Amino acid sequence: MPVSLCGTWDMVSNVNFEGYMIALGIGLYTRKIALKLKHRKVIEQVGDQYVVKTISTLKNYTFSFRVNEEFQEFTKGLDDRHCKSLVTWEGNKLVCIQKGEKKNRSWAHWIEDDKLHLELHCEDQVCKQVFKRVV
Ligand code: VL7
Repeated sequence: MPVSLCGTWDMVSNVNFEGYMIALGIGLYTRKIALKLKHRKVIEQVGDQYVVKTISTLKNYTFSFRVNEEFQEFTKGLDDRHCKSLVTWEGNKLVCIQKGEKKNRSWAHWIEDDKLHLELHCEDQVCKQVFKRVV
């Protein structure tokens, strides 16, 4: 059983978020503001249902899913796209494949050295985010 991702996490680093946002077609003005944000990630689990909240002073994004069950994702307030998303465990990584207009779109969460790691992929871009636990 992989270690739980649940809890409240604050961003400590965010590498190539700019490249990821460009790949998603986010405009220059929004990118400039978004680049300065520190995201908070709140991950909750009730039964086999997960709720993942990404919180910032500009925008919040919440979605929920069951592992191994494809769902319709609408990235409301972000790039506003529809995806067919599927979250699975790959070893200790919680991986989401987001099928839609954008090629190679996915994310993966895992814990390493007591930190929450997030890798965001879109087209040829990879953004790497690390979060520390809020105590
Ligand atoms: C989502 C990516 C950028 C618009 C605001 C930026 C701050 C904060 O997808 C993400 O995490 C996954 C896994 O935890 C859950 O979907 C991170 C970052 C935003 C798209 C679009 C820039 C505007 C937004 C909510």
